[in-house]
Amino acid sequence: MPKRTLITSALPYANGPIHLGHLAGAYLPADFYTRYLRLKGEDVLHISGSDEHGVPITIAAEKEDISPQQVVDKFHIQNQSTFDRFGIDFDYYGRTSSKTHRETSQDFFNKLNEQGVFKKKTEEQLYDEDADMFLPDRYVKGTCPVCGHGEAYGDQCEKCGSSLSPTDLIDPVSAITGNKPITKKTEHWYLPLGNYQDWLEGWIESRNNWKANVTGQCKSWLNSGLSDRAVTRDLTWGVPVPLPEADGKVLYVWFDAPIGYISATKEWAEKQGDPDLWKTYWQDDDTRLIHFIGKDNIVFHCIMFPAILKQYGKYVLPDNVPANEFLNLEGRKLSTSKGWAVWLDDYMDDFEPDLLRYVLGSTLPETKDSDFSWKDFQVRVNSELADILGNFVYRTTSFTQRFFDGEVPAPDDLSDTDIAALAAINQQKELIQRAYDSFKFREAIAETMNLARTGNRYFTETEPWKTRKEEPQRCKNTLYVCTQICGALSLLFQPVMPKKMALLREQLGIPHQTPWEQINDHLVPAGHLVAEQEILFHKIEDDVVENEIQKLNDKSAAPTGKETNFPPLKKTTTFDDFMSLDLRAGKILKAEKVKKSKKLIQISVDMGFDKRTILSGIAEFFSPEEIIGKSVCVVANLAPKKMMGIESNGMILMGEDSENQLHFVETDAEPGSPIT
Ligand code: B3M
Ligand code: ZN
Repeated sequence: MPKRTLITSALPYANGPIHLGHLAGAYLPADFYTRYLRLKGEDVLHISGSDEHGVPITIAAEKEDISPQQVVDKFHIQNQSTFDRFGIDFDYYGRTSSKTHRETSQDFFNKLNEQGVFKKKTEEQLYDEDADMFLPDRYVKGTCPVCGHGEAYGDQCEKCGSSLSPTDLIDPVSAITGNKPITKKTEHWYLPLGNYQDWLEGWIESRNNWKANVTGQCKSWLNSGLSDRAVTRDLTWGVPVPLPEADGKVLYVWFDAPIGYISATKEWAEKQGDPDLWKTYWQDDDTRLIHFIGKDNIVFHCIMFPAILKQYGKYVLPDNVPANEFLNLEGRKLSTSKGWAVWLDDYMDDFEPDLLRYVLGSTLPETKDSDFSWKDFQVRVNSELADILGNFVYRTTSFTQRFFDGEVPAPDDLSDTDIAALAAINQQKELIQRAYDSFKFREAIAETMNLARTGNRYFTETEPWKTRKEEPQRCKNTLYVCTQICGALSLLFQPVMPKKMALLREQLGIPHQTPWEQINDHLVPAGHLVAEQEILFHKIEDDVVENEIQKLNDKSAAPTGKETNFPPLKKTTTFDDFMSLDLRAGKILKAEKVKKSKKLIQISVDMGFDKRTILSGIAEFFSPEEIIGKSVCVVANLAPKKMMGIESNGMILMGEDSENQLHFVETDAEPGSPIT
């Protein structure tokens, strides 16, 4: 067993408030795991903080017309307090604008630079002449070369998840002025990730307890071959590149952000009065390093950061990266810019944290995207928390109050049924433990609730309201057993609902620091006084959730800088330019998924005058079978383009609705007919 565990949760950008998507991706699972290990008495440290660099921050500043510093100051404080209110148990919440962080990340850069690791390259990059600046990352928007999404960013397409360079974008425009950028030469430092390809392949292969979604994504990166990654940018906001010749350049945010985990640990150690203590967590092989992140951060945590740590030397590497998939909201993709999000502060204005911790915990996107809906929230609170757990605790404690003056009765001559119910405590504990140990938090929660179900069933079966008069000892046995189950639940549910379970322990008189190991069938001794009961969980009425749904709809309908959810109109084009496009009717003859690609379907189209192959990034929306036979519109004179080793000759027109769903533009015209 490792001596200690270092848990990190992704550093959220300090450019906006925390929403449910953030929670479901990283913070909630990290917190469950941290609290579980603490309960087991293990040495565990949970580190996070604000990511205060990068283009997301400067763009937010420009939008609000304030300085980047003002943006990060505001959201660092706000987010830290939101997490605190919600009960996320960080040991330290740092920020990447700190001095320690600047020094630590510059040290990483210097060390790698001295080791001769970086390649210096002069390349053409996009430049906005009016704004007089280069356009890295999110400063450029354009069409995704992989899926054709019209609003891809220079670093990533949020639609298909591809990681991009600004120069990959089709028809790029500056996010600042809307201008078409020019290209201009600039010099940057590149990390040649290809040098680590073999080592990474072996290392990832050796991680046999990683989640399939994480290993799968790593392998697909490795299969497509790792290329040089620039670790510097032409920007004024960020950690300055510590070299005299690099004036006006800063470290790429994804170079410095993960190092933020280290700098935050240093600051934590400083606060403990033991400045070297951070080394025990980062440089001692007895540490298990676990990164909790969302799936869009996998490549940085499983490929880039490990390569940097390995190259630097001395550092432990992540033992596991249990990344989650995405959380949707009411069946739609969560979108902060479209107002389709539930902000955690707003939630907490209306409800207690533990309800959401339970509901979201029960539906975490652990293996695939999952959905949060207000209706489901209501159903789970009412029919699980209130009707099962709350009801069981209430029945047990109120019966003890009423008929035993609050004193836990002494058991005697237990029946097989009593013994079986008591045994369920240890059985469930084993299952729950196994689930936590393998990062299956949904399962851990479901198995914990199953113990409350067992308790309820047992209470009903043994009918204490009847045995009270006829066979008083049997009634006492029932209440004794039920109290033990309540006691066990107050600890087993502790990682998920810390506030509620503290209340329950107070009611049952169980010391708060009782460790996991002591969860057994005799936590509450006979003779112990059970305090006056409080209702642990109140039901949520229909009008309350309808109101939440209404709020969500109102917010997302509210203008968000745009009139609608549709992209703004492109610049006016000339009639001649339009006429230079040759659009034709075509009929889909064959379709099959492109191997190793999540998005692409290889389509064979009958064009009347020829048959051709077209690759289309629609595999997430349609199955190959369902599109065969469709009569579609094709851009027939598009220059050929090779993707995944296959040449595509043309493009099939699609309509994209405001919910990002694709629709074919169909036509009755026979294959080959010009579309004018
Ligand atoms: N700030 C991206 C994000 O918030 C980034 C994570 C950094 S983790 C070192 O999704
Ligand atoms: Zn895309």
